[in-house]
Order: sequence, then structure tokens, then C-alpha cells
Amino acid sequence: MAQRTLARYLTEEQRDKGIITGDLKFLLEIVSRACQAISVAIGKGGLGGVLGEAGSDNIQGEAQKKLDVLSNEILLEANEWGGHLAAMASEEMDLPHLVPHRFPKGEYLLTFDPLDGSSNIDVNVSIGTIFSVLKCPEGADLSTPQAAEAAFLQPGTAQVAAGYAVYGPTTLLVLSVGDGVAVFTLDREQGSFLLTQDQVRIPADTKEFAINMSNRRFWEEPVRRYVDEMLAGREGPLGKDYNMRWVASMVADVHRIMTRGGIFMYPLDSKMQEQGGKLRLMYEANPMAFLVEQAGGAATTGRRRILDIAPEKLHQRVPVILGSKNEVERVTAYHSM
Ligand code: P6P
Repeated sequence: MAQRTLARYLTEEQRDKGIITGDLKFLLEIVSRACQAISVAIGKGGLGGVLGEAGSDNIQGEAQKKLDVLSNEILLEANEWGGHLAAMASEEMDLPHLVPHRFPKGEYLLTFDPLDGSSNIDVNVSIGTIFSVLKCPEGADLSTPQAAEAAFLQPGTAQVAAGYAVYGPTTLLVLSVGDGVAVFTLDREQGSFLLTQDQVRIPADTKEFAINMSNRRFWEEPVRRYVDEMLAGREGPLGKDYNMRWVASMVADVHRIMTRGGIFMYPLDSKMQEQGGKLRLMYEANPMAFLVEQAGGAATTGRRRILDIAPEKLHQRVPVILGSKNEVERVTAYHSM
């Protein structure tokens, strides 16, 4: 039997299960096509004149790559005309992008990190797009981009869908609309994402951790204790040998965990106490936490469930510990000892 396309999967979630609306189905199909276009641009690499720096910085003060800017533009242009969105917010833009008056407005809000892991672009390592969908609150003030920020400040539990595209040896779209996690593989000849895995489950235990070890001296004691216990291996208190991976592309590290389990940590560290963490809540931590929980995993800051956080700012940063449930619960428990 032919593999189910993304369109068929979403139709079944909408028509047969009543889980999503027609507008959300349309939104997700548009986002998937934007990810396809981003995949094509990335695939050109040096041949497409899209590598290197854009010569500008984002709100985080990080130098933007040409592909960061291009990916952001692809997502904005793909989504602003369809009538399904009220506004968009992106890591690459200080303020929300309102749907232009010439287009109809819809009931959804879209946040995204258009190209996560962009420090890996020029060295040809997997990167990705992360996105999250919220309902726009009734009566939200969308008169200006500044006023619109408040509409986005909803906890991760309010997400109606979340997903990521990973641009690696194959381009994958990993998506949840609240009915488990599905994986679609881009068939470049057909130009469609085809369902290749459904109801993804993250094993509750693991022997593989992901963290940037160069920050060890900056970590809080509970994280240092947990990592040292894993490094102690089978002779240590955890009684097993662990492996370590760190791609420095959250999408690639999270996808490995979705595929074979593991724990990903970007914990609070003393050099970024001020900012509250490295990763951004609205378009990195929340969508990934939604997906991980939908796949039976767990996601905390070390002290609380990520999805319960009430956001105060659009570009708010948080510590992130996510993946195999039993491991996340262990290191989170260490924080309250
Ligand atoms: P470091 C990429 O810039 C990113 O936001 C995540 O994708 C990734 O997990 C993390 O930062 C890597 O951070 O400090 O190891 O370069």
C-alpha cells in the first residue's frame, strides 16, 4: 500500500478523529512546504550563495547566517497569505510579524526557530526548523507588533501542534497534533512528506546522554553530580556504562532521542544566570517538550515541567532537560535534594 502523505495523515486526524480543524491542517501543510523549500536552499550549499554570515545580528545578539534570514523569509512568505494565521514570531525577529492587512487573518499563532543549529551550516552538519502552533486568544490586541507579543505568552500546554524538520542525510518532518508523534520522510521525486513512523515512543531508560561538557565548571551541583555518576559507568551508582553525543544542533540531538532514547541537557549555568538559560522557551523548549511528552518522555528545567511555565517574554530562555522519562526524573529529583 502506498505510504500515507502528510495531507492524508492530517485529513484523518481532522475528518476521522476530529482532533484538528481544517485551518490547522492547512497551516501544517503550508509549514511543511516551507520546510521543503528550506531543505532545497540548504541542499545547494556553496552552489547557492547562501553560506556564511548575513552581516546582521538577531535579538539574542547572535550573528545571523544568510540561511537563517532566508529560512525566516520563506516561513513568513509561505504563511502570511493563507488566512489561517493571526501573527507569527521567530527567533530571528525582535517583534511578532502581523499578517498584512491585505490578507485575511485566522485563529492561529505560529512561532518558529527557522534554522536551529546554524553554527553547523557551514560545516555541513544536520540543522533544523522548529515550530509551535497556538490559538490566538479571543479579543487579542494585534494592533501593533509590540501589542501582539502578549497574545503569544501562553504556557506550552496550550500548544495545539508542534514539530520540527531535520535537514540531514534525509529531510524529515516530525509532528504532533496531540495524538502522538508521527515522522514523515521527504520524497524529493514526489515532492511530498510520506509517513514513515507513527506513535513514536521514547524508551524510559537510556545509556546515552547529550550535553556540552565544556560547560561543566559552570553547572549547578545536581547536574554535575548526575553527569559524574554517568561517567562513573558500571562501577558507579547507576551501574551501567553510558555513551555521549553532542551535535550542537538541538533538532539533531532531539531526533536521536526520539529515535533511540537518551537525555538532552542544556542546564542553567553560571555564565548565563542573567538570561535564564541558553535555549528559548517559545520556539525551542516548548515545541520540543510537547513532542517529547507526546512520545512518552519528560521535559523539565531541572526544577519544573517546561510545558507549565507561564512565559513573561517572547524570547525568554530556560534551562532544558528532556528525553527518557526515568533519567529526566532522576536528575530533576537531584535538584530538590
Ligand atoms: P553550544 C544552536 O545554536 C543551539 O541553539 C541548539 O540547537 C544547540 O543545542 C545549542 O545551541 C548548542 O549550544 O553552546 O553547545 O554551541
